[in-house]
Amino acid sequence: MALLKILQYPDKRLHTVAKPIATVDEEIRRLAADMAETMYAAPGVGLAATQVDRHIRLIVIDVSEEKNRLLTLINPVILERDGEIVHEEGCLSVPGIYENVTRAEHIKARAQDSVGQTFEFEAEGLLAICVQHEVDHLDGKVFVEYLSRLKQDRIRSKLVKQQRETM
Ligand code: K1U
Ligand code: ZN
Repeated sequence: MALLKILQYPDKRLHTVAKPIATVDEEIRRLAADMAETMYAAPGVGLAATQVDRHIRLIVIDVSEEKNRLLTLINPVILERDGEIVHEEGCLSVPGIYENVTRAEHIKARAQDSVGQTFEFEAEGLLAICVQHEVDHLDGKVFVEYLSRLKQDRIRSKLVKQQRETM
């Protein structure tokens, strides 16, 4: 397995719309395993392929305390959204920034698993938030885009400065 480099905002590649995965094969399973290792090491509770510069519809999530409930979602689609929840979000591509975002409290979604089997599931709370955050990544959207233009500009300047200093 390998640790992958995570793209950092405002990298333009984070705005790429990911393509569907036609066949779930060994290459996809290897990428999913590398993404999981990268997510656990960060540490984070989710990671989208977009964030590691692979523009295919693959996400990994583990919101469990024990870090033993890995979800690999291939071609995830959110079918239903209900209610509203405000939660402070972070993002491994926007290090050090935490802001409140309003999302659906409850979702119903469909995806394929790591052997290509289609399944449906319902989620609420942090799992629902995380699925929405990661599916946004696949659609080229970063959570800061829910914030005001002023906040987005401040975050952009701060991260550009940080990245210049660490070069
Ligand atoms: O997509 C990402 O960048 C991962 C992101 C997912 C996420 C977190 C919170 C709300 C919505 C989506 C993160 O994992 S940020 C890091 C984080 O939340 C965390 C880190 C260590 C322990 C627990 C949480
Ligand atoms: Zn993110």
